[in-house]
Amino acid sequence: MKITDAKVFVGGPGKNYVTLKIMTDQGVYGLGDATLNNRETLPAAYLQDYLIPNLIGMDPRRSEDIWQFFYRGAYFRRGPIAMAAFGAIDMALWDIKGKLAGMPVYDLLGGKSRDSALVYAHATGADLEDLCDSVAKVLERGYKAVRVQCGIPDMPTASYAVPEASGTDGDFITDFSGIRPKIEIWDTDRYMRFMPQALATVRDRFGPDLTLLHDVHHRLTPREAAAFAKEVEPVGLYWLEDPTPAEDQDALRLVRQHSTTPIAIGEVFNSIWDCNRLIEQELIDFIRVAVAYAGGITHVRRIVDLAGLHNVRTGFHGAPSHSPISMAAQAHLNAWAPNFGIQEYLVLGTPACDALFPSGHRMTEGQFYVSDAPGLGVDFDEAEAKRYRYQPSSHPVVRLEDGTIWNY
Ligand code: GCO
Ligand code: MG
Repeated sequence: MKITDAKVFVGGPGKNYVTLKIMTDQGVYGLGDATLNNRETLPAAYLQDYLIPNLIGMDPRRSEDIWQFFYRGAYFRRGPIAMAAFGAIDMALWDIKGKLAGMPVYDLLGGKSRDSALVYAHATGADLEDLCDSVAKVLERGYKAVRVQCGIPDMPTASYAVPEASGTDGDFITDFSGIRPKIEIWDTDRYMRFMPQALATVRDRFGPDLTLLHDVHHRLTPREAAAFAKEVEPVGLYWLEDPTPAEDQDALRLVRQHSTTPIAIGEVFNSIWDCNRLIEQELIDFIRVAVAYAGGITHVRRIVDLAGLHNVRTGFHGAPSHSPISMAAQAHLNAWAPNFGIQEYLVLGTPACDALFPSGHRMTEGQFYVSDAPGLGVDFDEAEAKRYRYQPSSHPVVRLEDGTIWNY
C-alpha cells in the first residue's frame, strides 16, 4: 500500500485551519490538522516543501516509522512548526489505519475507558458582575465546568481573554486579527490583589459543585505563583493553569512546595522533552499538550502514558484554533486514556464549521461523545473550503507599564 498524494488547505470560518489530506493507492484517505495558531503558513510550508515530497510512495500503515523518519531524520528536531506539521501527518495516518481496520481510533488505542468526556467552557467578564453573568450563561448551556477570566480594576488595558467593556459578549474570544499585534498592559500587583477574591466570589455565588478553572497565562514569577496558588486554596479550583512560563521546568517546585492547588501546564509544549521533568517529579497535576502542536497521536500517547505513571491527568488544549480534526484526535485519546482529566472545548458546533468538517462527534450537557465511525470520524468538504482565504493574525504582545516586555 502506498501514499500517492497529499494536499494542504489553509482557511476556515474565522480561523486559518491548516488541513492535510493524504491520499493512497487504495482509495482510502486520511485527514490531519497542522494549525499553529497565528503562524499557520509555516507548518503548511514545511509540509508542502519538505514532508509531502518524502511522504509520497511511503506505506501509510507504517505510522511509527514515518514519525521517526520525520523526527530523527530532520536533524533539527522538535519545535512547534515541525511538530505541528508531522503531527498532522500522524493524525492522517491514524485516520487511514482506522478506516482500513473499520474501527474508530479509540479502539486501536485500547478501547473506551469511559462513555463520554467532561469538557470545560470559557466564561469571561470585563468586571466581576459581568463574569458572573457569563458563568450563568455557560451553566444554562449545560456545562458543568468553566474556566473564568475577569477584567482587573484599574488595569490600563483589558488583560488576557477579557473584553474591554462589560456586557460585550459572554462568548468572548481573544481578537487575534491583523499582522501587527495588539498591545496589552499588565500589572501583577493589581492582579494579585483582585483575582483571588474574584475567584472566591464566583465560588460563593455558584456553589461547591461547579468545576472551576483559571488561566494565569504565564504572567507570574515562580514566587508570585506560589503565593497566588496558596491564597486561592480555599476556592477549590479544579486547576490553576500556566501560573508561570514553564521553560524552566524546575521553577514549578517552588509553587508545589507552598500550595496544594492543582497545576495545569503544557499548551505551548511540543514534545515529551518539554514536560518529562514536570511529570516525573510530579510538579504538575494536569498536562495540557495539544495533539496539533505536539507531534500527533503517536507522540501525545507517549506523554499520556508517562503522565499516567505519575498521577498526572490529561487536560488537552482545546482553544478555537484547533480544527475539528485535531479535536477529534483528542476525543479518541480522551475516550481511551486511563488518566483522562478534562477537555477544553470551544470549537465544534457552528454551522459553518460543521459544513467544512462534517462529523458524528457530539457535545451535549458538558460531555463530549466521540463518534464510532472508522478512523477519526471527521470529513473535510473541499468545495466548502474554497470559500475561505488565509487572514493574517497575531498574538497580542504584553508590556508592563514602564514598557518592559512581559509574557502573553
Ligand atoms: C487556553 C489558551 C488559549 C491561548 C491561545 C493562544 O487555555 O485556551 O491559553 O486561550 O491563549 O490558544 O494561541
Ligand atoms: Mg491556556
